[in-house]
Parts: sequence; structure tokens; C-alpha cells
Amino acid sequence: MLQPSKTVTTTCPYCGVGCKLELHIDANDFIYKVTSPFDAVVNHGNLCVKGRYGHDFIYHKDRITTPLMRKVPQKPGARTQAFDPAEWQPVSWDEALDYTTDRMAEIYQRDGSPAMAFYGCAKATNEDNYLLEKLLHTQFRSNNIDHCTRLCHAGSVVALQMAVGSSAMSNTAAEVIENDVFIVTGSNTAENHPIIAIQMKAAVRKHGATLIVVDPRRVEMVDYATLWLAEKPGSDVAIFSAMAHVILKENLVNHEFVDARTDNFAAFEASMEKFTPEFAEQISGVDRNLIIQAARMYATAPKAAIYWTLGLSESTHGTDNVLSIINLALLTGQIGRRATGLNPLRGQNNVQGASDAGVMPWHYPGYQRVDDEKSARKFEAAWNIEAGGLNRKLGLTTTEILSNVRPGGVRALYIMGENPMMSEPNLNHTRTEIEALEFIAAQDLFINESTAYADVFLPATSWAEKDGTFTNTDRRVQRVRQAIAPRGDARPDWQIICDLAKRIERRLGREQSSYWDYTHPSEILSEMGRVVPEYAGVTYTRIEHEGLQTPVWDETHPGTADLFTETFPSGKGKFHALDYRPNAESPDADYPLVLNTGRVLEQWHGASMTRHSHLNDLYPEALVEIHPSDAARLGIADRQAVRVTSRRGSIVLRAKVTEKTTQGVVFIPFHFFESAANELTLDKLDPQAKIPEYKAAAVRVSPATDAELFHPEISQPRGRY
Ligand SMILES: Nc1nc2c(c(=O)[nH]1)N[C@H]1C(S)=C(S)[C@@H](COP(=O)(O)OP(=O)(O)OC[C@H]3O[C@@H](n4cnc5c(=O)[nH]c(N)nc54)[C@H](O)[C@@H]3O)O[C@H]1N2
Ligand SMILES: Nc1nc2c(c(=O)[nH]1)N[C@H]1C(S)=C(S)[C@@H](COP(=O)(O)OP(=O)(O)OC[C@H]3O[C@@H](n4cnc5c(=O)[nH]c(N)nc54)[C@H](O)[C@@H]3O)O[C@H]1N2
Ligand code: SF4
Ligand SMILES: [Mo]
Repeated sequence: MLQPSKTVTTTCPYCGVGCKLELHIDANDFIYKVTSPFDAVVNHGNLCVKGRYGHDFIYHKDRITTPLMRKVPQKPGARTQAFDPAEWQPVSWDEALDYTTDRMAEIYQRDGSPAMAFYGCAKATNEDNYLLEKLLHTQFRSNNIDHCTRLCHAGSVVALQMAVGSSAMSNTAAEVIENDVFIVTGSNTAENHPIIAIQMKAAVRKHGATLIVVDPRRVEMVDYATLWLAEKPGSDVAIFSAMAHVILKENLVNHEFVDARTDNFAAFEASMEKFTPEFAEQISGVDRNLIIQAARMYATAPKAAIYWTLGLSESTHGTDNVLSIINLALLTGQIGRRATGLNPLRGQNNVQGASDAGVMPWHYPGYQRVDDEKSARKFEAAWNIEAGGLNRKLGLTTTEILSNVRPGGVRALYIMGENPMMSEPNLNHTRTEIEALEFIAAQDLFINESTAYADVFLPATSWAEKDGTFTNTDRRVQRVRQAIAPRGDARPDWQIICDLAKRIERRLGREQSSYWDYTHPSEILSEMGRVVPEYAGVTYTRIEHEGLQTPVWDETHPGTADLFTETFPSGKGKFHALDYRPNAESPDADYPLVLNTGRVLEQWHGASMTRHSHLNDLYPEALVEIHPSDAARLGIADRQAVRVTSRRGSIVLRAKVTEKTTQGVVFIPFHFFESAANELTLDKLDPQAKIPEYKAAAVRVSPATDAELFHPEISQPRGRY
């Protein structure tokens, strides 16, 4: 019999929508029910299956709640992922932290700052992430820090910075119900931002908005669309530039906006000449008339907006893809007003916040460049570092960190809450790099495919066991509240980092320099607000009931729902001339199909959380979606085992024969270690944003047998449940 004991209001730890949760907790500290209040500004009481049912991972028996150390330290080149509990021993926090300090200090004193690298965590709070970058910057004087934003919206962030000088969503997600026309592209919104999708569906069905979907997959939002541009993967620059071509030719340009608020129009206009609808049709396979109609609808609507996710950004031309839609918004003036704008839907619950907090290799908190003398001095003063002490050299990005492991390169990796052995492209390459590391410290809730390689495991508390803040996709800083006691000896990330930082400081003879004596995360957020102007006015008192949308310039500022109403942070918005470039790998006779990878509603990335939850029962196995015409040609039946092979690797999984994917394209979710999609993807990067090509690899599919479904070559720490 459940004994209701208390209710705690907090924020969902899964996606960037940032829904408000009420956790109902019994006398045994068990969260037995999750609800949401109807007056919640983001989600109006709605929750998706993860927000409502996805929290039982906190109590899973596999959760690690004591610090662990390898009995025999791993050797570079001979690291193993096999998680044999007999090889580990539980130790005290003092022992684990002293050992981590010694190993990292030793490597730093021998090889210097290039040897050190950190991964931050978009699941953890702003406060946790702010301290993690402060630790690396101040103690190891390195900028080799990054997180999953690089694998996610890096193309969007770089393009938006180039064109408008800001990288977040320009408008508030809920404004979608006021749009007259909206474009959704490269986003499976119904599965990945389900509560925003509810609002999009209402925009169409209740408020009469017109939806245009541009996506190679027949995602659920297509059911609500007036136009579906079912393109070939990688053809976005051609499609969106052809729309610009039509707008220019038919003089649907917003000249007033272009004259007053933009730069570089002439070069852009000239580069659009070649993007005729005929040319775009040839590249994309989309009927030219659909492109022309889409252009007219978007340009002539009183209020039109663009929402996009990874289909644009996760590409070797991700920056160009996003520049092509920014060009459209500037050309038509569909930006800087309510219910318009450029809206990248951010993925993780706190990827916006971890980026704002400076867990990135080229920036301090608040996007202040590490190679800018003025900002380096500012942070030296704030963190009590001698003048010239901070490193001015741009650091390595996520994928670059795991491509530079060698003597003279990266030697030690500190992973706070990421799972690169599931999320990085071309896992065979990633595996070789991880195996060559000299030291790995992991701070997570679970042993996963990556933390299994570590020398030391520092058990962190989950979001339900700590205080802090998350910043959601529309820049809203919201409270996360401790609802239950930490499991076992687990500690909040911010406390682990402070404890470690003080030890490292002492070990390196930097006694009493930077400040690490916080008693509560609110003090950390205040410190962040003193160095990040956009957060200056965010305090725990002000966000007690509702979050505030950054920028919040001071303690009386009300927050900002819509950006760029008067001007862009860069002054004028900059048009960019574009050329079409194909994907890094195109299908050929040996590998005739395109592999598209992504997500399903019930699972989360490498699935450390969801496969330790009952959510796993809802979608327990990887399936490769294949179009009926391709399946018939290859002699593949629904649910039959098949082998999918690329130039990098090969996996076996069951087929799902469905028209959700288009002809010539197969889709695999990347959540399942036993048939990990990233064994197949390629680690080619966008030259500007350094984001990998996750959405297009050339593969072949052939029938396999059930006996081949198990992969002994992929060891499996989570094979135990
Ligand atoms: N259930 C669940 N929800 C999640 C997550 C999760 O793991 N599980 N992860 C979160 C995170 S971190 C993120 S970043 C978001 C991601 O959210 P989404 O980007 O919606 O996620 P994906 O499933 O990768 O879908 C990418 C979409 O891009 C399309 N696409 C592929 N190639 C192309 C192309 O060349 N052009 C265009 N225009 N489209 C293309 C695909 O068909 C697909 O519809 O989801 C967040 N929400
Ligand atoms: N093929 C392919 N690959 C992709 C993508 C794709 O579309 N296709 N998408 C990419 C994208 S967009 C993303 S965002 C990445 C995601 O890649 P990752 O960030 O590597 O994936 P997660 O599985 O979310 O890892 C989060 C880890 O944090 C832990 N964790 C949860 N809460 C906390 C906490 O409070 N503290 C600590 N210390 N740890 C915590 C979890 O247990 C988990 O192990 O994957 C990328 N990889
Ligand atoms: S939409 Fe996102 S934030 Fe809302 S309940 Fe679902 S996973 Fe959580
Ligand atoms: Mo992401």
C-alpha cells in the first residue's frame, strides 16, 4: 500500500522541452507517481511517456552508488571494456578522489595541458557544468572540453553565430500556435519533442496554421502537413536555396527588412541564381512545384517560423544547411517578431545550459572566446588566476578529443555523464582511441559502454537527488529540486567537482587560488551570473515558481521571449552565399542504400537511463526500417534478421518493413548496444562546426539468421538485465 508522503515540483531530466513535473513520493523515498500542473507555462500539464514513467532507473539495482576503483589499473593500448565486477573494488570517497587527483596531476605535470580532456554532461545542471569547465580551465589550463552539443546542434550553433551572432532559439516554442505557416525540417518532433509536437498539431488542427515538412522520413508530423517535401538525404541546401531563388525571382522579398537589418545581400543573391527549382528537383527528388509552393507560402505568410533539428545539423555540410534556412528568414523578414523566427529545437534537457555554462572548447561561459584577450583577462580576474595564466588556444572538440589520443596528444579523459562508446560516430575508431588512453575517470549513475573502460568510477546522484537549474530549449532557466535522499554514497556532481578541485589545487601547489567552497548550488549560479551577462538577473528566488528566459540582464529584467526584435547581437544579420555539396559518402554498387540514424520515443541515446527503466519494455530491441520496395528486392520479410554493413562495420538486427522510411533509405535508432548504429556511421566532420555525418552513410543490407543476432565482439556491461 502506497503511503503518500510529499510532492516535489521539478523539471523533467529527459528532453529540452523542459516540462514541469510534480513527483509524488512515498514514505520510502519512492517516486510512485508523476503529474504536471495545468498552469505549467511550458507543457500545460502534458507529459510524454518518458516524463511520466521514465524515472525508475534511479532505483535500478545496477545503479552504482559507491566509488569504485580498478584493482589493477588499465594500461594504454590494453584497456578492456569488459565489466567484470571482480576487477573492481569499492573504495571510500577520499581514496577515489585522491587517486583521481594523483593520476591526473602526474599526467599534467609530465605532459602539460594538451594531455588533459574533459567531457561535460547535458543531463547535469548548469551549476555542475559551470564548475566542471572552471576546474579544467583553472587547474589544468586546458580548453579540451566539450559535450554532446558538438554531436547535436553544432551546425546550427555555428551558422547562427556567423549570421546573427546568437545561437539559441529566437522565439518561444509555445508561440507555434500563433504561426500562420511553419516549416518543420530534419525533426521527428512527435517522438523527440513530443510536447512541442502537441502544440504544433494544435496549431494546424485548432488554429488553422499551414505546416510544411521537409524530411526524407515519413515522420508523424507529415500527417498534419499541407506539403511534405520527401527529399533525398543531404539535399537541403538545394531545396532551401531554390526557395530563396523563387522568392527573389517572384519579388516576394521583404525589402524593408533586407535594407534595414541585413548585410551581404548582393553576394548571396548572385549565389542563388544557379539554384533553380529544376536543379533542386534533380538533386533532391522533390517535385519542383512543391518547392515553389513552399516558397510562396513561407514568404507571403504574415507570421512564419522554421523549426529544425538534427536532419539539418548532423551533416558534413550542417553549417551550410542551417545557413540556407537563415538566408530564407532574413530574405522574408520572418524573424524578430512574435511567432516567427529561427528555432533549433535543442535536444538534451540541459544542452542549452551546459553550452551557456562554457562546456565548450572555444568559449568560456557565455560564449566569450578563449582566444580573445579581453575575455581571457576577465576570467583570470573572476577566478583569481595570475595574468596570462589561462590558455588562449582553442581546445579540441568531442570527436577531436577521441581522435588525438597518442603520446604528445590527449592522455587523460574525465567523463562526466556521456557515453561516447554509443554516441560517437565510427565506434571501431572510437574504441581504439579509448583503449589507448592512459587514464579515464568516469562520473555517472551507471556502468555503461564507456564508463566500463574507466580506472575510477565516481557515483553521481541523479537529477531527483540534487538541487540546481536546467535551461530548456527556449532559454528558460528552471529549477531542479532534490526530491529524495541520494542513493547509497552517491554525491551531486557539483560536490564531487569541488572536492576534487580542492585536492588538485593542493597537489599542484595552487593553494587557495580559485573558489570552491560553495554550500548550495544557488551560490554557483550567482557566480555564473557575475561572468555571464545573460544570466545576471537569474536568481533562485526569482525562478522559485516559473523559470526566466535568458537574456535576463539584471535583477529587475523580466526575461526575453523573442530575440532580435530591434537588432541582432552581431548588429546586422548576414546573408551567406552558398554552394551545394553532396554528402561525404554516396550510395554505390557495393553499398547501395543510405543509412539514416536517430531515435524512438521510448528510448534515450545510449539508453543508460531508459534501458534501466520499464520504458525499455515498450521498445526493447533495435529494428532497421526498410521500405517495402527495397525489402521485396532484397528478399527481406518483416521482423527477419538482417545484416547491415558499411565500410566501417557490420551489425545484425531485425527488419521493420515500413513506408515510414523512403525508398533507398534505411533507418536505425542508435539506442541499442547489441546492434549499435554507430558501428556503421562515418567520422567525417563539417569543416566549420566539426559535427559528424550521422544521417547519411552508405550501407548494404542482406538477409541473416537469428543465430547471428548476438555480437560477442561487443562486450556488454548491460547484458546483465
Ligand atoms: N525519445 C527521445 N527523444 C529525444 C532524444 C532521444 O534520445 N529519445 N534525444 C534528444 C536529443 S539530444 C536531440 S538532439 C533531439 C533530436 O531530435 P530529432 O532531430 O528529431 O531526432 P532524430 O531521430 O535524430 O531525427 C532526425 C530527423 O532528421 C531527418 N533527416 C535525416 N536526414 C535528413 C536530411 O538530409 N535532411 C533533412 N531535412 N532531414 C533529415 C530524419 O529523417 C529525422 O526525421 O531529440 C531529443 N529528444
Ligand atoms: N548515430 C547517431 N549518433 C548520435 C546521434 C544521432 O542522431 N545518430 N545524436 C547525437 C546527439 S544529438 C547526442 S545529444 C548524443 C548523446 O550522447 P551522450 O550524451 O553520450 O548520451 P547519453 O546516453 O544521453 O549519455 C548521458 C549519460 O549521462 C548519465 N547521467 C544522467 N544524469 C546524470 C547526472 O546528473 N550526472 C552525471 N554525472 N551523469 C548523468 C547517464 O547515465 C548517461 O550515461 O549522441 C549523438 N550520437
Ligand atoms: S516532452 Fe521532453 S521534457 Fe516533456 S515530459 Fe517528455 S521528455 Fe520530458
Ligand atoms: Mo542531441
